[in-house]
Amino acid sequence: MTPTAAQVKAQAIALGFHRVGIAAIADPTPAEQASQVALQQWLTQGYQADMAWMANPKRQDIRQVMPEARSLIAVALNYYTPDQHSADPNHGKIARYGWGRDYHRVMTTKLKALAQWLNDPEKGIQTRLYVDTGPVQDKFWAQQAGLGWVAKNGNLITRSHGSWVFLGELLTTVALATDAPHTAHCGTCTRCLEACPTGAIVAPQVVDANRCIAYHTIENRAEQLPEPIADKLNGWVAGCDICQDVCPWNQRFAQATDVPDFQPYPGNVAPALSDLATLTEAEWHQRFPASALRRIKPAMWRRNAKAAIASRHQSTEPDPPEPV
Ligand code: B12
Ligand code: SF4
Ligand code: SF4
Repeated sequence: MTPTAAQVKAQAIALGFHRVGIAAIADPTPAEQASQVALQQWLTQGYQADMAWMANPKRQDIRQVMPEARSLIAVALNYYTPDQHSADPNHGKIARYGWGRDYHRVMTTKLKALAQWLNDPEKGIQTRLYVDTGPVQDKFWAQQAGLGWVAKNGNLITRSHGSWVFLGELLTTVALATDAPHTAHCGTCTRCLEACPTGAIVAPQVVDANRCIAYHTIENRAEQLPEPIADKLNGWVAGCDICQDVCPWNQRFAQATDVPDFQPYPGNVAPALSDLATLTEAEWHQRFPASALRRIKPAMWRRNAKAAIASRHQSTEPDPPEPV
């Protein structure tokens, strides 16, 4: 017998995923069409900055990713730990997504196990898995599969764990019973838009990477950070959690993860800025094994830390006295 949706979900939960839902891959719905338009507008505005891979046409049509797919199984894995960023200006801030083991590896291992359980060549059952590893709109599909909603801060929020979840999906040839898309629950709140220090959330749900600290600290390979970003780092050297930290859903519903792999590596919660500003290749290998932070090369760490140190002095130094 081909597995039912309930069996697939039970297996995903047994493998340790915290949320699972299913969306149909059929003729494009009005929601999918609106999302294609939203992505195209985002690209037209240049909000992808140097992330040219975001323009891959497959990203706008999931059927081109796997033409035989009939369903998309969306999963979410909670990565929140109760550790807190340091307020000491000598310490840098690393975003929570990067504290522990690389989420691509952790999620891929679990998704492979789910795929192996579901695959059945005799019945012609095939799968393809993604964890931000291909041209698939993770957040849009997670919302279609009922996991949560794409919130004004540009992250998918779940009712159970807030937005501290990684997303992934398994595309399959099996036509499974689907879940209803999740409704949005930001209401009239605008806390994240107001809290973003660089004005990167240019409209609800729309993040301009050119203005985002997360983009510049992780993706921007230039020798220097643009001045308007460098001046506003406030200690962030790898990603940025400000628009999630201020979110009432995260403040109320964050739960400590049960995934041991997401426990922070030593030194990742409160790294000394002076250490990062002189980080060598050897130290980089030692500090960030199997880490998503390896995307940030040693020279980028040094650049980010130096900029954080410079902006710290700028913002904490008192004004010079008035001439008498
Ligand atoms: C590009 C990218 C970035 C860019 C751009 C961020 C962004 N919000 O677009 C940068 C480098 C800045 C970034 C930063 C971060 N990222 Co990132 N990123 C991605 C990536 C690869 C694609 C996102 C994307 O498609 N953006 C383009 C816009 C147009 O698409 P969208 O935001 O999904 O919006 C869709 C819908 O909401 C809808 N839509 C949007 N606007 C509108 C408007 C209207 C009117 C309508 C009808 C529809 C609509 O259509 C859109 C297209 O499908 C995904 C992985 C993936 N493959 O999906 C991870 C992903 C979004 N990132 C992730 C994370 C963890 C982060 C950070 C939190 C890391 C950090 N702490 O520093 C930050 C958060 C910054 C933020 N506020 O969004 C996680 C988010 C998990 C979650 N719970 O949502 C993802 C899903 C990776 C994963 N698999 O777990 N990221
Ligand atoms: S991650 Fe930071 S810089 Fe980027 S949108 Fe959120 S608050 Fe703004
Ligand atoms: S801070 Fe408010 S507006 Fe922003 S994502 Fe959270 S609930 Fe939505």
